[in-house]
This record gives sequence, C-alpha cells and structure tokens, in this order.
Amino acid sequence: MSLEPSELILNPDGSIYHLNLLPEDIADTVITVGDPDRVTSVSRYFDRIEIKKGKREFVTHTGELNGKRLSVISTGIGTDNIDIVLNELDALVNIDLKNRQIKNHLKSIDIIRIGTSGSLQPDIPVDSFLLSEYAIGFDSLLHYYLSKDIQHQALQEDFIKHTLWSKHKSTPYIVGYNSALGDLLNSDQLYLGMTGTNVGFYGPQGRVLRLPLSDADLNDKLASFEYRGLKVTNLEMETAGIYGLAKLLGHRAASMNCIIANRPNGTFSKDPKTSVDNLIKYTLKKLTN
Ligand code: R1P
Repeated sequence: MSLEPSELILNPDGSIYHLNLLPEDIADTVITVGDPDRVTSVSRYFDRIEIKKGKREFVTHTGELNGKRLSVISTGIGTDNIDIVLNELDALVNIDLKNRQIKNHLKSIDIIRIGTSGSLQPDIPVDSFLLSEYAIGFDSLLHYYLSKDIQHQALQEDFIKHTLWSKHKSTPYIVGYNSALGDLLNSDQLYLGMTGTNVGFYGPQGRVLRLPLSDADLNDKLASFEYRGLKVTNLEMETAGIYGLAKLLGHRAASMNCIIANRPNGTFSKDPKTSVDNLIKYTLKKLTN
C-alpha cells in the first residue's frame, strides 16, 4: 500500500516536508538540539561537514568526526516539534520515498538529545550534566499513538497517587532510555535521573511571573516523588517525546541534559554557553571513541 501525498508529504525535490532532507542527507547517529544556533556549536567540532540544509527551525548539518558520520539537527522547542522530527527522520530511513512504501527491512538509528534543563533537586547543581534514564511526559504526545506496551504503568500509578494528579491534565507517561546507548554515554561525571517533559516553560514548569498556578505545589511534589530510588530530577520540553517515539519506531535514544538552572535553589548558570559546550564535547567524545 502506498502512502498518500497528504500523509507522506514531500517537497518538489523529493525531500521530506519539514526537515527538507533526502535519505542520503542523514547519518545513522543523529544529535538533536533545541536551538538552531546550537547546530553550529556541535558541527564546528566535525572534521568535515558535507551537508548543511534547513527549513523553519529544523537546521541540519551532517559530517564526520573521527571517521564516524554524524548528523546534528535542531528541533526547536517542544514535543509538538519532536513529533515532526522523529517521524520524518524515521521516514527518511524506513520509507522508500520514491514509491511511498514502508521498507521490508527496517533500520534503527541512534538519536541523542543535547539540551538544557532545570534541576528539581537541590543537590543537582547548575553546570552539571544529567543523563535521562527515564522520561515522564506531562505533554500528551504519546497518548496519540498505540503505546501502552512501552510505558511503565506501575511507576505511573505511584506517581499519579503521590502528586494527586489533576484529571484536567494529560495522564503522565513514562518511558525509559535505550540502555545500551545510555551505557555508551554514561560515566561518573553524569547524574542519572528521571526527566520531566512538559508543554510549556512557565506555568507548566511551575514558574510564576504574573499568573498564579492551578497547583503551586507541583514542583515540590515532583521533587519529593520516589520510586525504588528513582526521583524526578529535572524539567525540560522534549525528552519524553523523543523516548516514546524512538521506542515505538525502533530507534535507540538517550537524552543528555546540561543543568543550567536549579529551581529549588533559585540559581542559574553564570556561563551556560561554556557548560553546554562542555556537554557537547563530552558527548561527541563518547560517540566517536
Ligand atoms: C526552553 O528554554 C528550551 O530549552 C530546553 C527545553 O527543553 C526547551 O526546548 O532545551 P534546549 O536547550 O535543547 O532547547
């Protein structure tokens, strides 16, 4: 069965609709960053860059470092964009775009997020690095896909009880990283934790500027939740979507967080650019060793 033009949308040159990429433009290892400007911060370490393409917030550079082909792509902010990036990356490797058919032999790629994040735990300081062993999605993205089998139900039930989760908010979904990829990236320089992914930066992450919150204690409840030694460690806006869709599509994913804010302590990194650069260098070294 071939996919209709309204479902699999291609540009006139045959590239995939939003990412503006052809299958040969991406490597089997893809680094995602939120900020389009961060693409250059990653690719400047490549030994050579073969492709630079982009459309909207989705900028891609593909090149090589230490003999390994790598792509770095910006996703913009949020799991709504992650839905586009993960589905279109998968289409590039697992759908024959010319005859619009799913390939017989499916391929798995590695997807590594390098992003910024705020810590929820007083003892995870700014400028530290955290690898998300689990992600808990407060967005609703994964609920649009048949995904019960990949979610950690017992953890979810405990979390809902602990936080008295409001029925007006989407049910949290919990998905793990790919442990083999996580092992490759891990070291004693990293914290491990459960990363909360939410749909906004202010209210949804408990920030009050002028608007009061419907649940002012939410961040405290997140921070005090514990399940078999596992805590909600940090908040950002993409990881749960990446973990959920990568797992459903058969790809390996891991999320590297540069902690630039500590919410309970009220602190913010004095030099976030250098911290993020250090995480980029650390991650590239681990990926290309
Ligand atoms: C919010 O400022 C953005 O920063 C974090 C959040 O997930 C959100 O995308 O990640 P990035 O630095 O990768 O964009």
